[in-house]
This record gives sequence, structure tokens and C-alpha cells, in this order.
Amino acid sequence: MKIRDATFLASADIVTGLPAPVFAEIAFAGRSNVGKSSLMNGLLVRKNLVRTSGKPGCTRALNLFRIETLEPEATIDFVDLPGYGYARRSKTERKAWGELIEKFLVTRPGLRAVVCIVDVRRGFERDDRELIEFLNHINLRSILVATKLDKLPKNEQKLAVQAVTKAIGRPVHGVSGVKRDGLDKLWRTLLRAASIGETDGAKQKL
Ligand SMILES: Nc1nc2c(ncn2[C@@H]2O[C@H](COP(=O)(O)OP(=O)(O)OP(=O)(O)O)[C@@H](O)[C@H]2O)c(=O)[nH]1
Ligand SMILES: [Mg+2]
Repeated sequence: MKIRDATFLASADIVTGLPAPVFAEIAFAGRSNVGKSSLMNGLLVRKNLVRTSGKPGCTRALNLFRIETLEPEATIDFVDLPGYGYARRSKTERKAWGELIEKFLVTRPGLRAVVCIVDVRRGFERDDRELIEFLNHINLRSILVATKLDKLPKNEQKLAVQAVTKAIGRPVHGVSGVKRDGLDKLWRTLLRAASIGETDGAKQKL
């Protein structure tokens, strides 16, 4: 995928603080520190457009990025969601997280899919399954991704993705956000979810 431009558009800790949706949106969700922001940078071929951190809980707000792609020429917004399941966070903070994400997921009319990201070495845990169930419940498409593939030896990678896929019973994209493995295929799934066809030259507004 060729990226013509990728820019940070807005950050908000309440959904109404985000600009009104104009283009199709794809959100990125997963446990704290799983590699959401790194995966977004990998997809955008940027080193540090989306802030990443070694410390869990780095992304606390909703962060919106606008992407212009070439071949197909399209505009699409990416939303980095704060990570869940960070044990050292207070109960009040976790509740606020749930409310923020839930409100975002149910109120953004341009949202076409949520990329649900897990660590390939851990698979889908309770929180991840709850999110997927919630997305099913509100009829929002989930795209399943197992990342940090490069942390496993080459000869174990394929088997690990197969094991995660079997456990969840749905196709899972095996990727590495840092090494950029598997991202072309993931991009194609994202474009399809955003209803942007391979031959579609037009910019797709909502
Ligand atoms: N080796 C390897 N490291 C990764 C990969 N993805 C993320 N990391 C590392 O994992 C740590 C967390 O990555 P982030 O992308 O900040 O994770 P996040 O899910 O956005 O974290 P929060 O915003 O805190 O929820 C960083 O140290 C990254 O360098 C990957 O594919 N491979
Ligand atoms: Mg992050």
C-alpha cells in the first residue's frame, strides 16, 4: 500500500470532542501495550506518527489520524483507542475507559470496522472476547489481528497464528507492527471493510 499522506487530526477524551466524521473510519483496539499504536505506524509506514511507549497505558484519549492512500486513491480515518485491561489503573479510570470506548463505538456513523489486536503469544483473552461480542451485538465488523509475530522464532510463527485462529474460530491476521510483516494483506482487508475497492479511483466521502 502506498501512503500519500498521514496526519494527526485530533485528540479528545470525550467523543463529542472529535471532529464530525467526514470519511470512513477504522478504529484500533486491544489491551494496553499490545502494540496498537505500533501497528498503526507500521500500516502508515511512519516511525512515530502514532505515539508508542514501553509503558502500558500510554494512549489515554481517542486519537484521530487522516490517511490518504494511492492505488486506490482514497481517504480514510484511523482512530487509536486507549488500551484496556491495565491492572494498575483505578476502578474509576477503568469505568471511564469503558464508557468512552462504548460511546465512541455506538455513536460514530462513519465507523466501518474495529481492528481487535492481541499479542500472538497470548491470544484472545476475556477482555478481548468481550469486546468482540459487544461489536457483534452492535453489528460492527471486527477484524482480528495477532501482532508481535517477530517475537517468535520464524519456524513457530505460522503455528502460533493457527493456534490463535483455531481458539477464536475466526480468521486472524498474523502481523508484526514493528517489522511490518503481514501488513499488505491487512491493508486490503481494511480497504474492503471501508468499502474502498481496488479499482475505485474516487475519494469516498460518507
Ligand atoms: N517486537 C515487537 N515489539 C512491538 C510490536 N508492536 C509493539 N511492540 C512494542 O510493544 C510496546 C508497546 O507498543 P505500543 O504500540 O505503544 O502499544 P499500545 O497498544 O499502543 O499501548 P497503549 O497505548 O499503552 O495501550 C512498545 O515497546 C513497542 O515497541 C511488534 O510487532 N514487535
Ligand atoms: Mg498506544
